[in-house]
Amino acid sequence: MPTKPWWASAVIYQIYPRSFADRNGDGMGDLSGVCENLEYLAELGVNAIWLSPFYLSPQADAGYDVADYRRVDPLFGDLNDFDTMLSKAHGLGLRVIVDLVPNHTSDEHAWFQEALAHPAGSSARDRYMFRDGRGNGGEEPPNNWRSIFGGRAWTRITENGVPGQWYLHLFDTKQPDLNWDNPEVRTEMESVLRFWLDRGVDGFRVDVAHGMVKAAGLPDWEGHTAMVSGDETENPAPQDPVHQQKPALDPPSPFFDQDGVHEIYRSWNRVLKEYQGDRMLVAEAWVEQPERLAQYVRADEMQQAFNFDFLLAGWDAERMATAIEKSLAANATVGAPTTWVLSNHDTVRHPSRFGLADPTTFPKGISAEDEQPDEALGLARARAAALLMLALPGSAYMYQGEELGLPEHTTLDAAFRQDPAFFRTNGIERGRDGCRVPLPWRASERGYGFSSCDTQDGNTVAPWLPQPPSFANYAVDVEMGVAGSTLELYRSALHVRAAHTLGEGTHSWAPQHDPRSGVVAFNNGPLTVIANTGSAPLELPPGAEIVLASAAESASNGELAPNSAVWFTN
Ligand code: TEU
Repeated sequence: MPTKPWWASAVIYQIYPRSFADRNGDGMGDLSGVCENLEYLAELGVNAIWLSPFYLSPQADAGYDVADYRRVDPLFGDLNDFDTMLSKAHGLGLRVIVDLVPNHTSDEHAWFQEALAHPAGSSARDRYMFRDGRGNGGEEPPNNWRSIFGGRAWTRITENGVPGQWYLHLFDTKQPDLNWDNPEVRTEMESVLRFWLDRGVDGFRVDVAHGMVKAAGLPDWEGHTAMVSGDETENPAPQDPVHQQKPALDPPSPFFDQDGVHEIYRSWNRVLKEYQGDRMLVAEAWVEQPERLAQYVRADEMQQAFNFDFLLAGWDAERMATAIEKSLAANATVGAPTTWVLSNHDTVRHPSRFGLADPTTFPKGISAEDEQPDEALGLARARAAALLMLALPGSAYMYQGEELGLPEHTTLDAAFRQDPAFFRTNGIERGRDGCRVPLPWRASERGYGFSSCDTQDGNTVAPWLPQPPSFANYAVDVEMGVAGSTLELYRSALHVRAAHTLGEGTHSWAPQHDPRSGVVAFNNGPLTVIANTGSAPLELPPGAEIVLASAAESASNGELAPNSAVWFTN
């Protein structure tokens, strides 16, 4: 029996609702599709699911632009479908986490519409970040901030037929940033928390958790000046301060990781404590320094933060070893469990990243014009990385399809792409659509069984994004019950992990650990884990009893092949 709260060691499976499973045949996943496949997830052995946004939204950023935090978008069903899904999940022993998007709303949210209808200086405007422009006629934006999706972070509105104030949007123009200095904003978001807690959700994944508070006076940021080139009015090359500058932003960003943000989480922590049953918050905060990130998970704030340091390490023993060591150390100082994540709906799927000539690169999307990954090599490495991740103490996050070894769709035609980042950078940033392609369930069906034919006429429309032909090899029904498949590797790993309570275990480097030679090796409980990222086979200790190997032939003759990993006891 676990002695710590469930989330301290949970394996949490991310569902991207529009691409998980489609029950009503409209080509878009839905909550009934989630509900129908909960047994699949329970049998896989995950402990919880996290659902990306399914709230009412114009879908300008695939639902991360929320128009009503208390309603389900008709694309996905209704509140009734949500409640049915939730109670079935709980019945199967699965916890349910929902996404909360507090940094910005949709421009179609009632509040923003009200703000547009009221004059500068009104209380309706004060819920957002409206400012007068610079220059004589206010024709220059209030400061030099750039949107994470490319282009300016400010858009000017038209008032009574003439150009008026500007509003801030760190993301798309259709995602105006809220003003977290406004008490009404704080009260409203706590009420949204309660709305979902009352329905029974077990926690929230907090979107852009490091972004809500901005530096007083909204100062220009020199960090941009260095990176921005070309005409300010055009969409310049993508600016991503978070991923481009490591480990610390210099000068620090005035819109990310401000100290004031922690007060918000202290009050949310108090809200959660009013409820029974270890409810939790997990921060999506792209904060590079593990010590800064650890601040989000102090005892009176959030329970977890995604450990992107591990994700960003790529397939590189030294970087993985450093990320593991630093993350464990940083979290130990605050007493919080460490989390591990390899992929999500914002990143190129890791089997594809690991198949690039430099498997530590971190493209934000891949197109047909770009270098194409070696699919087999990337998959071999991804399977080995899964064995590393699932043996580490703490909590692990999986992204839907990861258990199938699903690759990125790297040749997706521009005509199908929907990610706002793609458009705001004129396609320079390839966009995140390639990792959001609908899952293949049944290889022989149209759309690989993504949509169920339960519509009246038995017809379904094509999935909202086309799937590459290779998805036929990764379908659930192709891998299910097949020894050696990625699905069965994950299932075995999750069961061994549970049997030995590895999530609650202790990490210590094993004698074989030698990252400079490409070897990552550690002990946890009775298991030793070794991953070989090098190019030569590695000798396993005599008497090693193989528990699980990432490739059937990888641990034969007492040797561990390159690009593979094993769990063993001796
Ligand atoms: O992402 C926040 C964020 O910082 C991302 O832009 C990230 O840096 C990038 O996608 C990595 O390639 C969250 C959501 O996960 C993302 O889907 C949303 O678009 C974004 O917030 C805005 O809500």
